[in-house]
This record gives sequence, C-alpha cells and structure tokens, in this order.
Amino acid sequence: MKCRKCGHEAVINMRQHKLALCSEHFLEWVPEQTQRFIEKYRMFTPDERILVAVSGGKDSLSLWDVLLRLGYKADGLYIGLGIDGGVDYSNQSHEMCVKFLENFRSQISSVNVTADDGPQTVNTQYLIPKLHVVDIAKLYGETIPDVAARTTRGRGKPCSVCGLVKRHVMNRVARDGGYDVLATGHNLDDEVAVLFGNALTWNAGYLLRQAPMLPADKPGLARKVKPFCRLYERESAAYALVRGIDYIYDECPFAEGSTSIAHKEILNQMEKDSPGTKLQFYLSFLRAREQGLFAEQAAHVELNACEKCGQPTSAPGLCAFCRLWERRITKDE
Ligand code: Q46
Ligand code: ZN
Ligand code: ZN
Repeated sequence: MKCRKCGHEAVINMRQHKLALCSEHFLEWVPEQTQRFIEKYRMFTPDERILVAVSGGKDSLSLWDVLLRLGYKADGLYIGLGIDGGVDYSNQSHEMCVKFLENFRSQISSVNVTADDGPQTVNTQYLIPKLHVVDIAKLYGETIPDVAARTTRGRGKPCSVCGLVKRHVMNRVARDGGYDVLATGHNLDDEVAVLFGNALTWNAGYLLRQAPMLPADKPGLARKVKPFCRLYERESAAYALVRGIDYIYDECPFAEGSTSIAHKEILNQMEKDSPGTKLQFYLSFLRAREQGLFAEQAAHVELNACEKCGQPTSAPGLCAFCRLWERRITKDE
C-alpha cells in the first residue's frame, strides 16, 4: 500500500476515507483534520485558553500533542482517581502524563507553529504547557472506589461516582484557572457508542447534550469540546504510535464488561462489513440534532448555585458532588 500523497510506503490505510498515508503525511493529516473540526464546530479560537483533560491514554495525550503543535495555549489536567485494579492504574496513567509533558518540553524548540499567516516565531512562553494534577484521595480523603463503596450510586461499580467527580473537578479547575474551554479526547468510536446507547432508549435529554461543542450556557460551567470526535479510535492510536507518544495501554479495570464496550464491538462488526458506517451514523445524528429533532422533548431544568461550591445544581442546597462527601447525608439517601 502506497501513500496517496507521496507514493512512499503507507503506515495506515483508512478504508472509510479511501486514504492510505505514510508516517510523515499521516502526522500532518491528523492535525489538519483536527483544525478543520475545531473551526467547523466553533470550538475555540487561537486566543483562548484550553484545559485538556488527560488520562494518560492514547486519545487525550494525542489530542494535547496536536493542540500544542497547532499552536494553541493548552494546559493539561490529570485527575488522580486512586484506582489500582492490580495494574497500579492511576499511578501508571499519571506517570504517562508527566512523561509526555517532559518529552514535549524537551522538544519545544523544534516545534513548528502554524498560524493563519503561515509559520511564525511565537513567544515560546505561551507554548510551555502546564499540567494540573488533582489527587482525589489527597484532597478529599478517599479514593473513587472508596467513595463508591459507601454510597448507593452506581450499583457496585464506581463509574457513576467517578463521572460525577471528574465533571465537578474539570469544571472547577477550568473556572478557577480562567480557562475558556475544556477539551476531552473522546474519539468517534466513543461518541458513536454513546449515541448508539442513547438511541436505543431515545433519551432526548442525553441526545441533545451530545455534541462536538457544548456552550457554557450556565454560570460556573465551562464550554466543552471534543476536537477528536470525528477521528476513529484506530486513527488516534496510530497517531500516538507514529508520533512516539507513550501511553497507558490498559483500560481502567472498571471499564471491563461495560455496555459501551459491548456496543463498540457491535459497531466494529458493522464498520468491518461496511467501512464508514460509524462516521455516517454520527454525522447523520449531528444533522438531525441541528435541525432540532430532539430539542422539543428536552425539558428545561432550572438550576441553582450549590451553597458550598457554587457549581450549578438542579437540587436546592448542595450539589450531588458536595453531598458525596457529607457522609451522614449520603448514608441516609
Ligand atoms: S475511569 Fe472512572 Fe471510567 Fe474507570 S471508574 Fe469507570 S468512569 S471506567 S471513563
Ligand atoms: Zn506520504
Ligand atoms: Zn457543590
């Protein structure tokens, strides 16, 4: 298989795009595509400050790398969940984020920055990224599995508590750090698996909130973007590999057996039989959503500011996150 652009040996063949590329052209293609999606979905501008949620996995580290190479002011946020799972999961993933940053900093002088008017010399101060680390156990006294074990949320799995905590911490760090936007590394496979699950139950509220860009329409909430939402998982993994980014291969041990993984397998089979199925499903959904297909059904929820942390909540008094740490109240639930 030859690269379509230069005829050298291709490292990836993307059947759904009918495109094969060599390593050099693939490393150009991913940032070009990402930039196209950033503009298309009005995610952010070069002046804005971006907080990238990094987990040590291929998607979030590749995203951080791409944003920095495109010249964006992007800092990272790592949330230490205290998950071991026999593979020292949280410590390993933290280490990957730190390593990424060290490597990137050491390469910084050789990074080409592209701006609207072509390559230019940019004050590299801007490009030296920061990694915010929030260790849940150090800050709140308990790991995510510990909190999950004493609450009724999530039926034995910590994912519900974990999601709640991550959303809260991401919003808080974005707000306190004065970031304009919060970026996550969700890829097309993730988005399509979530979409598939929500379409099975026609959950209009969830469908309406699934988007490449969600504006910060409530005080205390950050704008949320997914610049890799149209990139296949295989493409983001290949980017990490070809770029030489070291990432944690293990999934979180609690992801095993989840419905979204089961949905991914079904969708992979469909994609294999008919390349491009996932992308078509996602793009058709975005069009329907834009045409207001789910808007009417989504109920308007009045939000108040939480008495303790100030983040918006539908309940009066404390938000679900703050209630999580009030042991007495949680036990009574
Ligand atoms: S990190 Fe947390 Fe995921 Fe692990 S505990 Fe579940 S939600 S699976 S993205
Ligand atoms: Zn090439
Ligand atoms: Zn609160």
